[in-house]
This record gives sequence, C-alpha cells and structure tokens, in this order.
Amino acid sequence: LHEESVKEALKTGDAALIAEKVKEYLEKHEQVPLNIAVTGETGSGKSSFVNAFRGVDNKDENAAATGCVETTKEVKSYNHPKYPNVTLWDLPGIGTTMFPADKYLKLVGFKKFDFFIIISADRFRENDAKLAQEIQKMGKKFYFVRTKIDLDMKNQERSQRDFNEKNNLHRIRKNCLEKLLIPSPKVFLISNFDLHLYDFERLCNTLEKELPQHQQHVLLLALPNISQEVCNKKREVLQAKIQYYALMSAVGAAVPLPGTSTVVDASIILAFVTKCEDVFHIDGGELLLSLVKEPVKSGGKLTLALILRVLSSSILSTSLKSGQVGLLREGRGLEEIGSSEDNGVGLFSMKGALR
Ligand SMILES: Nc1nc2c(ncn2[C@@H]2O[C@H](COP(=O)(O)OP(=O)(O)O)[C@@H](O)[C@H]2O)c(=O)[nH]1
Ligand SMILES: [Mg+2]
Repeated sequence: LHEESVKEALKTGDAALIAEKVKEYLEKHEQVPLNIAVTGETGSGKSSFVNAFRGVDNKDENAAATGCVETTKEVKSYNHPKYPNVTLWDLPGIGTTMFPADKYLKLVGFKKFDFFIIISADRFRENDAKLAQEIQKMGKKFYFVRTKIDLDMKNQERSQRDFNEKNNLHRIRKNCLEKLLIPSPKVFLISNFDLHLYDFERLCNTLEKELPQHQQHVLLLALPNISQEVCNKKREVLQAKIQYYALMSAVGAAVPLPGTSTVVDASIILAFVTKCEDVFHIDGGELLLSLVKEPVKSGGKLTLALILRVLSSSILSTSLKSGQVGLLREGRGLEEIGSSEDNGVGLFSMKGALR
C-alpha cells in the first residue's frame, strides 16, 4: 500500500511529497509488528528457544532465564534485540495454569499472537495435543517444535547397537505426528543449542512462507544467520530497500530544505550502513570508508549511481564475510540500476527501479 503511494508521488515529480512518502514507507516497513507465542510445559525448552530465536545467548543479561522451575503463571515478553517490533512471548505451560485449553488461550490473550509455537521435549503430553486443537479452533496457526533432539540422539547412540540417526529422527517425528490427532500438523525437530542441525531451518522457511507478505521481511531480518539461504534472503531484503534509501537520498538533494543535500545523503547512508551492521555483523566503518574512497578514485563526486553501486556491492561482499557460507550467486537488480554512470540525480530513472 505504501509502495503504491510512493509510486503515485513519483508521478507528480514533487520532491517534497516523494520524500515524505518514501520516509513513510521505510518507517512503516520497519515497524510492522510480529508477535510469536511460545508455549509448552516447564522444562521443555521454551525459554531456551526464545533466546536462540533472538540470537541471544542463554547467559546474556537480556536472556530469558532458563533451567529454572516455573512457579508463576505470568506471560513474559522478549523483544528481538535488533528489531524491537519482533516480540517472542514466553508463556507458562498449560499444565502450570491448570486451566483447560480454551480458558488458557483466553488467559494468555491469544488474539494478539500471529502464530503459536508449541514446544515439547521427551515424552508427548496430552496437554500439547489439546492446546494444538484449541489453537486451530480459534483460527490461529501452530507449529509443533520438539526440542532436545541432540540429547535424544546422544542417548540412543549409547543404547542402540546399530544406531542410525535418520531412523531415530523418523521415529520421533512419527510419534509426534500421530499423537497430535490433527490432520497433517507441522512438526519440527530441533536442538536449541545447535540451530543449524535438524529442522530449524525448515521451521524458518515454513514460518516465512505462511506469514502474510508484509510480515515476511520482518521475520527474515530477525532470524539468526543460520545458513547461506537465510543470508541470501536477508541480502535480497536489504537490496530491495536500497532503492528506497537511494530515492530518499536523491529527492533529498532536490528538496529545498535548510541543510545541504550532503547532510541528507550522509544521514541516509548512515542509517543504511547501520542496518547492514545489524544484519550481517559487518564493520560499518569499513563500508563508509569505501564510500568515501570511491569518488576520490574516480575523481568525481558522490553520485546516486555511485552510492547504489557501492552499497550494493558491499552487501554482496559482506554476505561472503558473514561466515559459515560458500560462494554467492551473482547479485542482480541493483547492479543494473547502479550501472548508469550519469552524474545527474536520476530521480526519474528511479521510477523504473521501483517495480
Ligand atoms: N540438550 C539440550 N538441552 C536443552 C535444549 N533446550 C533446552 N535445554 C535445557 O533444558 C532445560 C530447560 O530449558 P528451559 O529453556 O528453561 O525450559 P522452559 O522451562 O520450557 O523455559 C535447561 O537446562 C536448558 O538448558 C535443547 O535443545 N537441547
Ligand atoms: Mg522458562
């Protein structure tokens, strides 16, 4: 919707209006809330999951306390450290509250959640099946997450003569699927201590696919960098955003505001660099330095084309540096936009870029 109003503003050619609409678009995009409910019995690994999902170490001061016996019935919320609009809700287990499933859902305020994650470990519990059914009845989605798979594997390896990981995973999955008493439930086996193992990545992919479009980017950026695929997707989200930042920068130069165009450019570029730092844990100073060096090298000024090219290529190289990952495919889209080496602001060429 806001994308449309940017396009409408572009048609008018009114720089002040465009700047306003782009600003609105970027702000709205960054403030889309995502509320994830995490429920399950005490000791199943809820708090550990809340931490792992946010990329927070269990020992961190902002971590949800783990390994403690739950005595209260309170609902606790934890914001993502980088994206405060993403909130994970650590709910008391249904067993702790002694309420039936429908009352429990009302008690925790189920309406505000975008979806539920039911955490389970060890043996399957009746309560989890009841809760799953009730969540569905209320028109919400749930994902069943079986944690501590690392422990299961270790234990089975010790006790089985012909241990086979695949067979054991299959057995656990089958058990969960059967006991949930719901047609084709979504079941994921994970270890909170090792997100790159087992089904965590599949869980992320499923969540992303099943979210409404306006929340997909929000989820993606907030995910831990567990794989090449996640890094690639984050890069794509950022690349899509560069267009808007560059557009802001471009129209900023044309808006007769107190303060020069370079001031507008600098603040916008800084905002973007900060974002890259957050997502890929890169050195923002290095990125800024390359922005300053480029125009000196080419003996010219800092043009829109140049900003686009440097930001775009830096995202490519930062994904490479973000570790655990192999070679990236060629970047596309932005290179094309950034390649026209004209010195002008190119406001109208941006129209084509906003597809
Ligand atoms: N090995 C292993 N231990 C886990 C896992 N998840 C949680 N734990 C441990 O299980 C205990 C209970 O976890 P916690 O997150 O506090 O569970 P909660 O009561 O549901 O919030 C803690 O000692 C955790 O360290 C996991 O995936 N693997
Ligand atoms: Mg807990």
